[in-house]
Parts: sequence; C-alpha cells; structure tokens
Amino acid sequence: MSRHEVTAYVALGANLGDAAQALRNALNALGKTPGICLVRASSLYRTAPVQSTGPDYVNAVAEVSTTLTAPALLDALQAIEQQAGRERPYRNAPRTLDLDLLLFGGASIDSLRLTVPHPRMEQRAFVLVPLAEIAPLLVPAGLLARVADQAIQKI
Ligand code: A4P
Ligand code: MG
Repeated sequence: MSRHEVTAYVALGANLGDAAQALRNALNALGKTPGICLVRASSLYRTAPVQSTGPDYVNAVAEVSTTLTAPALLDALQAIEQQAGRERPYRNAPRTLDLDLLLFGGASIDSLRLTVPHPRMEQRAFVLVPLAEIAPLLVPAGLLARVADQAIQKI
C-alpha cells in the first residue's frame, strides 16, 4: 500500500570534526533512505553557537518529500545521526550531526518524542535563514528581522 507524500523540512547542524562534510554525507544519506526523496537543500552556513558551546556550527535545511509517518521519519533521522557517530553526553552538547524535524506538512505533533513544528525554530537564524533560502513563503520577513543579531554566514 502506498501512502501519500508529505513535504517535510529537516534542519541539519554539526560543530565537531569536519562539520561541512558531515552535512553533505547526511544529505546524501537522506536521499538514499527508502521512503524519503530529497527535493532541495539550502546552502551550508557557518553560524555562532546559540545556547551551546564549542566551535562554530555548520547548518543547513533540507526539503524532503516522504511517504514515512513523522515518527518513522524521526527514526530515519536518528539512524543517520548514529551513523555519523553522534553521542549525547548532555543537552545541546557539541555534536558531529544533529537532524531536527522542523515541519511535517501542516501537522501539529506533541508527543513524548516529537514536537512539530520544532518549538525553537522561530528564534533561530541558523534555521530561519536556510529555510527562507529554499522556502521563502514559509518564513515571514518579521521573523527574520527578529533574529538579525545572530551571526550567520553562507559558506
Ligand atoms: N524531539 C522532539 N521534537 C523533535 C523534533 N521536531 N525533531 C526529541 C527532532 N527531535 C525532536 O534531541 C532530543 C530529543 O528531542 C530527541 O530524542 C527527540 O525525541 P537530541 O537531538 O538528542 O538533543 P539536542 O540536539 O541536544 O536537543 P535539541 O532539542 O535538538 O536541541 P536544539 O534545541 O535543537 O539545539 N547553535 C547553532 N549555531 N547551530 C545549531 O545547530 N543546535 C543546538 C541544538 C543548539 N545551538 C545551536 C545549534
Ligand atoms: Mg536534535
């Protein structure tokens, strides 16, 4: 049985090791995952850590079309994080790869393991700027103006 396709947006971030390469590998892995089609990806951006420590991050956002359910898509994202050697010593710790589900169609989800839309996305230039690059209609100018003080630079 084939499920209908949903457009979803995934935030990618890394600040340990070769972060840019980790993001390229993750985009590649996303596109190869059964049930996920990579539609487009933003540029890579160098960003200052927000509520976090360590080196600058590399961030990007990808649009995917998927037949997976939201929990199954999260499973796939977490499997790709594990393949990249992700460890979780504490919340917001520096990481080799972080994949967050920003939007899943028009769904509102509030379960134990999944909150969508991502609850912190509207406060973060490292999400809003790459999202606006690939889906400008999803990011009102007023939101971008509110995060204009956060350092972010296209690589
Ligand atoms: N979870 C709930 N909702 C979601 C969702 N929409 N997408 C749960 C993904 N996961 C979701 O995540 C912890 C748990 O959140 C998961 O088990 C999942 O069930 P995690 O990835 O293990 O931990 P984390 O990354 O430390 O937490 P989180 O919530 O992803 O952190 P944030 O708030 O996203 O912040 N600064 C810059 N410049 N760039 C960054 O990328 N990232 C963070 C992480 C902080 N500062 C940053 C950046
Ligand atoms: Mg995360």
